[in-house]
Amino acid sequence: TKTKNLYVGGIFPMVGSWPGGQSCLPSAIMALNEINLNRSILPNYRLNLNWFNSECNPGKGISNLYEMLFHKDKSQDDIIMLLGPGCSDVSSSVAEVANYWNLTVISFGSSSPALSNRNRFKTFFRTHPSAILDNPARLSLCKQFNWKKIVTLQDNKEVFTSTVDDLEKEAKNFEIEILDRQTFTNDPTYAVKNLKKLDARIIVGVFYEQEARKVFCAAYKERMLFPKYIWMIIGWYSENWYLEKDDEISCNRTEMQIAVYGHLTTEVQFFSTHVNEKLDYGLSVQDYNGFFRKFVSSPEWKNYANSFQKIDYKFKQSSLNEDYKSLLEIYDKIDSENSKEIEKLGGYLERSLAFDAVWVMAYALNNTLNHFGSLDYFDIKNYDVSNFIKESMKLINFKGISGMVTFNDQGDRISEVLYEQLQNNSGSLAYVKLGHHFKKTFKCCKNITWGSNKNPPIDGVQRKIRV
Ligand code: ABU
Repeated sequence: TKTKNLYVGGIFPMVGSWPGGQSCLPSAIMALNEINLNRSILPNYRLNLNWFNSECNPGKGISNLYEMLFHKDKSQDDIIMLLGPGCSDVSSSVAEVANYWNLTVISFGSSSPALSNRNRFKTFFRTHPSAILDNPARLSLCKQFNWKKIVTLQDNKEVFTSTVDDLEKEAKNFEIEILDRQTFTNDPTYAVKNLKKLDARIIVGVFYEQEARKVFCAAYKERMLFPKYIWMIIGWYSENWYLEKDDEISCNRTEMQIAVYGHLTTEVQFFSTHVNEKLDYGLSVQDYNGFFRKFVSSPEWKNYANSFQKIDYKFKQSSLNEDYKSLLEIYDKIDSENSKEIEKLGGYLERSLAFDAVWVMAYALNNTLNHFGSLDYFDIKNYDVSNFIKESMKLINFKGISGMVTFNDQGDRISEVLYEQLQNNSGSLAYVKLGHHFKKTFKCCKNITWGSNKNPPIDGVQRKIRV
């Protein structure tokens, strides 16, 4: 057994706009367990995760960081690295502060292009590829179907603004015109109406899943439906996201199904495609998936989930608050390792990124240990050690379950982008893979459908000029 303790901080969004912690936390804990049992990495040192729930809220994320830095248990050493925060806008706030503490942050769920700014985020790395990879993929698809005029609809958050800024730049290289950029905060009704007035037909939408339900409900009301209208949105929402009970929309299930039918998505590849290959830490993707299902359905995990209330200070405040109750209900519904409920956990797709992020930390710390000979009594003011950890991140190179894990100068990864379409499969809707985009390679879309039409729709009314 390993006798010495190393503490890493963790910030996970367990609820909120992207509740990715629901899957990413158990996945990270699985990786920690593996590492703590493995004597060839960090020999003698046990990694302990001191985690908090950010609720996907930047203010709460900063408060989490302060809690870790200043309110630690007196017997603990300082946190040596930070895992998370997941949600992009929380990462922006936390990583900007962490920078002043020279604390290396490795996030599993942050897609914002803004996070590649090395002047702002000197100590930030992520296993989640940046959303800029989606943009050439979206534009290649437009080119394929001769759509030269597109519009964008985005939630007014930095993660989405920076994505659309990049799309606008990239569109010039594809000779595609962005006719209009509509933004909204909370309610997209007027933004959707404006797009209708413009007669926009090809709409790239970037927003979280809760807002996506509002957007498609508004699109239903405006009859902005497939195949006349093409919606191209983010592909990492949870299973059946459009059917989730949501008091903020006034569309029923049938209306939502009509609204979302036919839309296209892009998403980065979250898993290595070689599912049976043993990876650098000895597991295959298939092994990992089996272990994940076993772990989240185990009594061990449920007992742990029951202790969340002691962990998070908001949860501590009331005897059983609503967020905490709904979180426990989510885990309680998982009654066996074959349960379909597992796929509904927030961050189910991104779980691989959390697992690999913990291995990244372990490899970087192991390299630092080899250099200094000891990591005992780590003190956050010891910049020699924290600088070495940061430098070690640049050497990371291993085959993980999410593919090759290595970072470029901006702390980012490069990955393939997948295309999918929500098709009608004998009466029920299901996402169907259409192809992929990687660097300059575009392979798509033999099995795309245009519904009642034979050909792709046009990108707008081609008005005749009268003379
Ligand atoms: N795939 C989850 C990304 C979440 C975020 O960037 O905020």
